Amino acid sequence: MKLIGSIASPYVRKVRVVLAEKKLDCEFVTEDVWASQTTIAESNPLGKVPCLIMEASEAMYDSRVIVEYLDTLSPVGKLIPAVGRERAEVKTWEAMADGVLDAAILARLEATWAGRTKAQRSPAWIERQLGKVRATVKAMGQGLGDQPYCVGIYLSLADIAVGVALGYIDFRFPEIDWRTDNPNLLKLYDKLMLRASFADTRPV
Ligand code: GSF
Repeated sequence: MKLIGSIASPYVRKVRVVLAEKKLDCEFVTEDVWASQTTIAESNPLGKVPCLIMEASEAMYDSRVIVEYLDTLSPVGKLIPAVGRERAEVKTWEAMADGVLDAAILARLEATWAGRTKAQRSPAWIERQLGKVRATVKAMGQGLGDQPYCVGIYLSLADIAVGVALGYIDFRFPEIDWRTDNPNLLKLYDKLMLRASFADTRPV
């Protein structure tokens, strides 16, 4: 298997953390999807990473599909419950965390994408997206409460997705202080960052 992605992409990081937690071997091929000479569309018509290339060269995307597939490849460290309410809970946490990323990235592109002029950038749009980021982080803190992990008492994809989302906020929006009002999220985050899977995939 080959994973196409970039070190800065949080969706790619989610996949890389899952690969490490599942102890799965996978070649990592870096690709700058914003560069004019990118060939990502040959693998993913959406022109996005992560994209997983499997043995017979079929491509798989997006990150949610990839992590779900990876979790089936090995019984080591099951990250997504097979059925039922707990499964839906884990997937809802992932949807919240990915939604934070989607909103944060929309805000960042609105502010920085080179294809837009200064006059075309909308501060109201940026604020709308950052409002979603703040509201969802607050909901995550409330949802976590005083539990050791987001769902149940073991690490799951829910924690990985949340750790990646908070890490992305720190990376691209260091001015957003999510720590002060969410000491429980901070405790979870600090615990996750001690894991090799997170420590080895820090965005730069
Ligand atoms: C999002 C992938 C994505 O937007 C997933 O895999 O979960 N829902 C998808 N990837 C970005 C890189 S990043 O911002 O992490 C990407 O490839 N963007 C290129 C583009 O043209 O939008």
